[in-house]
Amino acid sequence: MKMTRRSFCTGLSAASLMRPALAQGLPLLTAQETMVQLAPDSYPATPVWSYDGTIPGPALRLPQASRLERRLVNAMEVPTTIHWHGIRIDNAMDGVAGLTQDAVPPGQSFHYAFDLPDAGTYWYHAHTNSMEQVARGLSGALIVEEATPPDVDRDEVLMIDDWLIDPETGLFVDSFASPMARSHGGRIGNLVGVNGRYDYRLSARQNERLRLRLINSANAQIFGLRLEGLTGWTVALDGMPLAQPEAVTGTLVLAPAQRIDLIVDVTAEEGAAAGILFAAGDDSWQALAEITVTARAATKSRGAPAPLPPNPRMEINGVDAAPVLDMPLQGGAMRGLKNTLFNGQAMGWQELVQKGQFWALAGQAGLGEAPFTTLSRGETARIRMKNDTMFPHAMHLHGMHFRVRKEDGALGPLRDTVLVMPNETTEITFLADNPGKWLLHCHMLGHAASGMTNWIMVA
Ligand SMILES: [Cu+2]
Repeated sequence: MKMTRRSFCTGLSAASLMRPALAQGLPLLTAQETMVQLAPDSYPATPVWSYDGTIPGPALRLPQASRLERRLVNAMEVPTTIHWHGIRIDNAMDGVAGLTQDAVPPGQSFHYAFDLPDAGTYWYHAHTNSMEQVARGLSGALIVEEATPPDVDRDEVLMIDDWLIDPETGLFVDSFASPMARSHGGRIGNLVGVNGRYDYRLSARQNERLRLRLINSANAQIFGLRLEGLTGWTVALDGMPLAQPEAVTGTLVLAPAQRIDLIVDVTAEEGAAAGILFAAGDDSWQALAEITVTARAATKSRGAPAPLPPNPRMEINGVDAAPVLDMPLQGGAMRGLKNTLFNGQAMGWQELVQKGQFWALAGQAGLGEAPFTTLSRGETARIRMKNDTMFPHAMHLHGMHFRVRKEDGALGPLRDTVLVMPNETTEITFLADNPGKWLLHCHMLGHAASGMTNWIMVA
């Protein structure tokens, strides 16, 4: 058959469009609309925005010190980007639209490629209009595996989310930008689930040892969690291993974007109740993830686990000598703001409300032209966050992990997100060893979108 010029050209353009992905075998991650049954089967399915058509997106598992490469294909009708939460990453790969890259338009793609220096439990999520895109489902787990994993029988990821769904239609309640939610506690769902299931369950045998990687991917909900029929130890927070495992004795608090790695022994007998409970709004404890105990494993309970191997560069030196920068958390319902900078202009509360701004960090609503501070590479930083609002805030630093410094100078574990309660002052300290422009923002995503986002420069 004679090839016409037209068919030749068409073939060529299609082939060249496909070639980079095929030739390099570059895996794709496709942001797309799809239908998922989030509510119980007797309710309608929900149209969601997802990675690769699943809620949550595919769990990415890679070895420590390897390189993650994914081409984000935007098959949605809105621009998007991906933030790789908790990864000490190259700044250009951090995925913050308007700060580290341009948003990827519909039909376009973006090649994410970066090293994974730390083992642990991380996650990825949209960072363009995230208060809507994450609520609609754009998130997934990113697991970086230790060269020598802990001695457990199974390793399970539990991505905890809440969804605000109209039970009549199955649609997400279209109030993503609701001023009421944004100026108060944020968007809270009416259905809580794990790994896309409201009735998530596992089965296990008595005396089995499980690693449970808990990830809070909800927009604003702070989960109080309890273990039932399990004996557990916290072994890592926000991906970073604790120096010593800590026995779980009471309620675990998991704020938006935080992670807790647990090692648990199933102590319940066959048929007895076991799993994780969450504190529901009415003061009751409800099942978050049930574990069906099917039999007794051959082994007996094993006693406290060994710590996870440390990650590199976990030390922060020279903290006491470092200057303290004050970043008060301000605004919100019942407190308001005055004399706050937004888009370079000082504004009062009424004007800010009209512009959809309800919150500020150190007198600045939203991103300013200038960073909150510029740090020299290798400098030790201290930022003191006094919560002058009526609401808790889950403050997240991109690009570097920090430790909470207590008043007596003691340092807490490395984290990337810390919950600051009303009237509480939390000081964080970190080694500014990652150059670039890094967000410091509240991970209640409606708060972040209405003023509670600032940035720092490491030069
Ligand atoms: Cu907040």
